[in-house]
Amino acid sequence: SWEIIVKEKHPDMLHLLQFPYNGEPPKRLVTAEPMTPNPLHFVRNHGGIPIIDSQKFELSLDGLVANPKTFTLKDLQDENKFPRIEKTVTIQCSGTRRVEQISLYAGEGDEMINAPWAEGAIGTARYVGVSLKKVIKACGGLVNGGKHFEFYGADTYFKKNQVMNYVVSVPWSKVRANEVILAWEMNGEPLPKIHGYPLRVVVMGYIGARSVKWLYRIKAIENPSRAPVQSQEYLYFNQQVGKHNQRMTDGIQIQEMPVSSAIMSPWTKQVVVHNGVIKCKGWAYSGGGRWPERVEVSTDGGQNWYPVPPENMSKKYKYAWRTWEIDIPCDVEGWIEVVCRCWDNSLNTQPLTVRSSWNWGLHVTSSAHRINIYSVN
Ligand code: MTE
Ligand code: MO
Repeated sequence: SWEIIVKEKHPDMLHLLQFPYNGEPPKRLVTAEPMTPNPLHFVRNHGGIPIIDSQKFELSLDGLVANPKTFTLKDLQDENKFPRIEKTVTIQCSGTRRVEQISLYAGEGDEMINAPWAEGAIGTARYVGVSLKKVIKACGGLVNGGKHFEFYGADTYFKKNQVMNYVVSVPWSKVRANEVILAWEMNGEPLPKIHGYPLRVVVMGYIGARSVKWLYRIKAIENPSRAPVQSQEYLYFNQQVGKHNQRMTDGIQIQEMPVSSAIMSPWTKQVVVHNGVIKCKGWAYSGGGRWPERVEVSTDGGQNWYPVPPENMSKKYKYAWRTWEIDIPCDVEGWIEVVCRCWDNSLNTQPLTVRSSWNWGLHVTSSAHRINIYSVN
């Protein structure tokens, strides 16, 4: 699979883990463009990269639907059967910016096996596919209390000495809202192998974990999936729950990411030589179909905030991030703390410190992003 990585990913990708492969773009390239080029899109894998022959490929749909069926890629792409949809969607891993939680404290447990993501475990692309809702309709709709959909990925991974497929589920409400697409195209190209070729799920507004790659089966079920990725991973524990007393029921299932943002330029510990104006760039994103409405940057640790001019924010899409850029006046010579935060269209904003929302799963680092730079004016 290393050949696939070399062929499909940018040579400057940071390889956080070689197997299963996890990689993110270097800081200077994360927000180089508002639409992430495929070779720079982060990769999160739990297992290997399955090689699937698209000619022989079949997606099966079974469980609590009236008429279980299988579909070839051609069936799904037939516009007489299913209207083609195209959407700009941000996929964000719930572990984005995990390094900031690790720097406070991380144990030797499972958390460390997960990738130590910085700000690059997020990417935005234009996906083409069909709405899962239409495919369910083609199967005669749901029956007998079907309320959730289990997605099966063809990759396998080990957990507690067992080999299993990657399996998660999403509720019908998400499907009914046409927020779940089965996609075969990413930024005008067939899905790269490493991103799920030939077919993946894209769940708009949910964490990346629900967007199953190498999809081969969808099962309509009554309750959320009991598969380990759904029931044991991606849980948000409260601060009183430690490594040794955690119960799965103490966790909130992480679905929609809260509003967050990050400064991608300059970066921490950088010496910034300027003429009274510091240029900052970054991204902002909010889950659940909310979008970044305003980004603010502070050069005094979060006492005073400069709003990013709206014309310096990339185009607004319901399910995508916005990249931004701002020139901030600064006459300080020496170390300063630069902070950014975002307000989404529901006026949610970010916690001010990492510590205030630290959790054992090291998930959802959504606090205001802080960097220290040496300003030379
Ligand atoms: N799908 C399969 N089959 N196997 C996986 O390991 N990882 C999930 C999701 N879909 C995963 C998967 C996680 S945790 C994330 S964040 C996204 O894929 C990342 O998508 P990307 O690798 O295309 O960026
Ligand atoms: Mo993830």
